Amino acid sequence: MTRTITVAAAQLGPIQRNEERDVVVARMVRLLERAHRSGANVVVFPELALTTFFPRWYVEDLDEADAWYEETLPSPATQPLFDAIRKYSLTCYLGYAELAYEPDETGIMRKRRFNTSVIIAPSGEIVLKYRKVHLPGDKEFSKIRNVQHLEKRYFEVGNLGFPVVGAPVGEVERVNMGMLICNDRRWPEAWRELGLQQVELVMLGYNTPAVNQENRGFEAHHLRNFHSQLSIQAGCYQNATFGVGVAKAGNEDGFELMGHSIIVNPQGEIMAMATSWDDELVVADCNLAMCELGRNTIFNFAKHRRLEAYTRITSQTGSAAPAVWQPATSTTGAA
Ligand code: CDT
Repeated sequence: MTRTITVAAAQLGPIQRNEERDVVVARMVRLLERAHRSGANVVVFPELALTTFFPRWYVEDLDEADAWYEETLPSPATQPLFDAIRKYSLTCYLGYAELAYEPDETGIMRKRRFNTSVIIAPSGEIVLKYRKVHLPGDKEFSKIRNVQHLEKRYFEVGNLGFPVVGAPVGEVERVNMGMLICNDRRWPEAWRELGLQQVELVMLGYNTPAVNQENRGFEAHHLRNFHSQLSIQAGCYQNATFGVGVAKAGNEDGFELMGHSIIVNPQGEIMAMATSWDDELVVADCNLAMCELGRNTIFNFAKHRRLEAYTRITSQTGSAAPAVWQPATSTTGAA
């Protein structure tokens, strides 16, 4: 029996700071309708899909920022999304800012904030939750940046690891699905965590500034998109999985986010790509049987991985300079 699913990348255009949730949700519902008409089984939305990319705005007191977060899913504002997901029998990836009341590492119950994504089943049930691990940017206001990037202020590091779940999608009995969020796509360790669970479809949303905002050196504009696609294509190839990278794109209150949402196959090839900086749907048929070639040959992990050679990966965070080699006899000044 064929294991082909139809996957839609539901890119969103900009969301301005003052845009209300119901306006954004209505735009997303229209994309879900279009996905249904295109025969899609899976729809992937961007990171923080319900709001502007608010970590560019500094707030002194985080309690003043609660309006950016969701305490429950569905909420009255997001209910229309869940209704459409049920109506069209879709599996959906949704990125949002999560406000949770739960114990911290010391067991103390408190208000906690995460950059989160969920997989929603066609029934409207939440199948799997992921909280972003690689938070870029700063915790405090940075004087050297042109634009703030305060994810480390707004969110805690995700505490759910990199989970993968097998769930029915369309006519296919079981699809192994995992999630990443934006900056995670640049980290091979994150992809490998998913690959080690035989992931077949990695869904990830992003909000990536179209230009470097750090003032630490020159970065050509075209490289922003190149690095994003390079990371996703390499992640898919090296872990024998399909991947969907979905942007929130365009000009948010004067700040440009890049587009170029893509669907990638396990050979690392781009199957479909968005070309606008607006709400746009791109669709591709993904034959999951394609994941088997890589998994059983060059990336047969059980046969070829060498844990004994990888000890630095989990014991060391920053890089360290190696020992310096010296020639046995100095030739300097030789006659
Ligand atoms: N949202 C997010 O994670 N954005 C970062 C910006 C980093 S600047 C290269 C990203 O990795 O796209």
